[in-house]
Amino acid sequence: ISLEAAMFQAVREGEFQLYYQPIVDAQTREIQGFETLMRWKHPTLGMVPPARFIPIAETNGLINLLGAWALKAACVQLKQFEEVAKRSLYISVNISPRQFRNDKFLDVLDDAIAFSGLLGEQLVLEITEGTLMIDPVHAESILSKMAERKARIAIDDFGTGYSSLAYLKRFPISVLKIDRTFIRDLPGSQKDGAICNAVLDLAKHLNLSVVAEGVETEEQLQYLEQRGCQYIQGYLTGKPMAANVALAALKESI
Ligand code: G
Ligand code: G
Ligand code: MN
Ligand code: NA
Repeated sequence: ISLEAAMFQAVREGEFQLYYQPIVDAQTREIQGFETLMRWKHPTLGMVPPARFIPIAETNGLINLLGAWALKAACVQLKQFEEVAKRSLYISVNISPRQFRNDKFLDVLDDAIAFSGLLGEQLVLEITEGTLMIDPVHAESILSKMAERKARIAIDDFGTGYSSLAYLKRFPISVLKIDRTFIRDLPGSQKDGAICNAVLDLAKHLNLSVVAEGVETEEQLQYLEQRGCQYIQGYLTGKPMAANVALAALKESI
């Protein structure tokens, strides 16, 4: 049986799960939101990493079904997180190129918001530069409709794709996520330091938020925080975790 066939079975059997990675305030370390990351626990293969199954789902179109499920489930989960935390949080969800271009995408988004009762502004949709560049005219129309719903757009893996900075002017973008390859060798690497500083400066002047991804050490956090990076995501402040583990972390923090 191929991995592809196993995936269709996995959807039927409910083998896909969502994990949640905290996105924290760099100064206070308080959890502000979570990025949703899909996991597949196959009964005999064990954990199949998303790097293996997402590309297959993107090719065969199953990503539309999986992505719709993930978006709705994540919005519903956020409500429970908020009840426990007793404050407002946000949820960040990865949207693949094919999902973003799907005719039904805005319906899926509206359904997730209406069903969960979240405010649009509590939802961040992560897309890559590549997703915007496939068809910028279409992207502009979808992004403006997302903005009408107050959902925010984050550029994932910022700085690693093929794109021009002009899109930051053209599209209603709210968040830049600095790719972890630029964080990994901080604070030692002068080049990575220069890139992070440039992104932070650019974001400040364009009035965008920045999330530094893949922060694994105290030194990296200090470096970024001192240079005005407001949000941190990485193993240092929380690995991707099952919902019940995230709930326990929120309970502990009140
Ligand atoms: O969860 P990591 O831990 O392994 O995820 C690897 C990659 O898989 C991420 O870079 C992300 O792009 C992709 N990924 C994870 N979860 C999702 C999801 O729910 N939707 C989409 N489209 N991609 C995801
Ligand atoms: O591409 P995207 O940014 O959506 O995916 C996030 C990926 O980064 C996931 O695979 C997640 O497990 C991984 N990740 C999150 N925090 C860290 C970290 O601190 N170090 C490393 N190496 N990977 C991380
Ligand atoms: Mn992401
Ligand atoms: Na990223």
